[in-house]
Amino acid sequence: MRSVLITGITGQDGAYLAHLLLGKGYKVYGLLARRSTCTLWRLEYLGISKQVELIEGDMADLSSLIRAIQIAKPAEIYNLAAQSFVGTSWDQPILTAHVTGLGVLNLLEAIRLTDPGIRFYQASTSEMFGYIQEAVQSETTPFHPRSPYGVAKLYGHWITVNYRESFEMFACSGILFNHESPLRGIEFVTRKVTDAVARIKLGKQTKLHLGNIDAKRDWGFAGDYVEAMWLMLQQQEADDYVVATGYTTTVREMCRIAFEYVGLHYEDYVMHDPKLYRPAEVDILLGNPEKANTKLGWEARTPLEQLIHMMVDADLNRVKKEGSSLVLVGEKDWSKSLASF
Ligand code: NDP
Ligand code: GDR
Repeated sequence: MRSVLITGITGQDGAYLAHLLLGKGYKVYGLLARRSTCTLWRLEYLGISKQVELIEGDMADLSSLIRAIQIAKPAEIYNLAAQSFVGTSWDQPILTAHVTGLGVLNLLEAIRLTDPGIRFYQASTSEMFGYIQEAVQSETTPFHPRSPYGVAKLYGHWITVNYRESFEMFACSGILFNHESPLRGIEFVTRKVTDAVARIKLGKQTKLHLGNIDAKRDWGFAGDYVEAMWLMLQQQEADDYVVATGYTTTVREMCRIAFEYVGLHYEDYVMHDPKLYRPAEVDILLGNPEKANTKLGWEARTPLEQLIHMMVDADLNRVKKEGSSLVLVGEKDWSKSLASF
């Protein structure tokens, strides 16, 4: 049985990828960072928490990564671990650089020192494009990141390319555009909106405070995107790929879709809050997935409306079960920290 190691297995993508790979017959190991509260709710939601093997370790700690590889003996490693929230990267820029940037180097070194034949996937991001220089972004579009997160990810991206070129390692970078799901962290805008829609509909919240609702994003479904990660590691040669839908939508329009689904008008509830603006914004992202389409045979299958409806339905179910508490079952209480992004 082939083994894989997934860092960030407790995150949105980690849970979907673990589910996909278990279905393909892999033995799945996940790196588990020590936290004061349980972070397994996504794996439990997908019913796979008992099927994955968790190994304690941290992206900032090289020896724990070497140990994880020695235990898992993986054929493939998917590096999904990161401080992944753009807003927090201005509050914790150095931690973001350590985990999201240097953490990639730690893992590549761990592979080089143990088994350089392991195939490696790096979770790169459209945030590396940042200040947009081409209307539609592809693998050849120049990078100009606009946040400490984007800068840290760019380091992770180039060090992955460099290890491929220096040591002939099979190392791929997936430049993924935004992807969402009912398992999305509540600090991200789509989930913040669908959670609020559910609460407002059920009489548990009255308003929704948002920042820049004119920002545009190319949003897809996380369940579709993890398939592209796996496909990249099954190719003859390691390469980098943009993974996107090829459509872009404003946050405002995303709100309209979510509120209308439950018979409400977003204009009646959404409040504009300048405190939620970022020090530097990525105004628009729109990816060209042609290379992934032709070389991997991959395409985004879930239209945005269907995705948003899926998320609102999941949040309605969750909020109904919650009683009067604001805390999502098994989840961090983000209600206290949302205002500070
Ligand atoms: P999440 O924020 O949901 O998950 C991040 C994961 O990283 C969590 O499992 C978290 O663990 C783990 N982690 C954080 N810090 C450390 C650390 N120091 N050591 C070990 N593990 C750590 O992110 P997503 O699932 O949405 O994204 C997966 C990856 O893809 C990330 O690298 C992200 O930056 C990147 N990406 C995401 C996109 C998206 O739209 N979702 C688009 C492009 C790239 P814990 O649960 O314990 O906090
Ligand atoms: P992003 O996602 O920064 O693109 O990073 P996020 O959902 O946080 O923001 C998207 C856009 O919405 C605007 N916005 C708000 N965002 C949040 N979170 N909360 C608000 O209240 C709000 N109001 C407006 C933002 O300004 C932004 O323009 C995500 C993460 O998953 C990264 O890890 C990943 O690399 C990129 O997607 C691709």
